[in-house]
Amino acid sequence: GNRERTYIMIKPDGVQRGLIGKIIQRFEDRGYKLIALKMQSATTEHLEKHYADLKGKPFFPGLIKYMASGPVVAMVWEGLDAVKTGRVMLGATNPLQSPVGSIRGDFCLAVGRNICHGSDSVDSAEKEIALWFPEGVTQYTSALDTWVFE
Ligand code: YYY
Ligand code: MG
Repeated sequence: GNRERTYIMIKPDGVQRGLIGKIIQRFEDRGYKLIALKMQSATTEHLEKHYADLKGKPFFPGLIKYMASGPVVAMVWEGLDAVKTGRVMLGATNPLQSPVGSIRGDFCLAVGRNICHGSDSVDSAEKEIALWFPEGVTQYTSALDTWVFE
């Protein structure tokens, strides 16, 4: 595996449903390192940039409205294969197709209320991290590093 960074976001429904702690816990438990974290109510313009690839889809206006309906928790997690493994931990886009044991497979039902976001490639992770954390991310050595990484 490669040491990567991924952008993970708890959506407004995840925040409202009290799932922030549980979602963070899963990434900590797996061995990923949290290097940036903030809670923010995103503007429509900002969300349209985040989801620029989906502009034109029938669900796009509803998606932006939902994402702007309350604060989100923006995070950057670092570790081996963080992008791909982050997606596995999230589950499929449609919660009904998400395996039990994944975040979406355990905590939600509807595609338009799927509680979390995760970057789909290293390239989009870099773009999303730059968009949500223009101020940059933290840099520190985790005390667990030598026990999590070879
Ligand atoms: O990356 P991921 O979140 O799993 O799916 P995307 O295809 O990037 O779509 C982003 C977001 O849009 C998805 O999490 C829910 C919403 N959405 C929807 O409401 N209806 C669809 N048919 C597809 C996606
Ligand atoms: Mg996506």
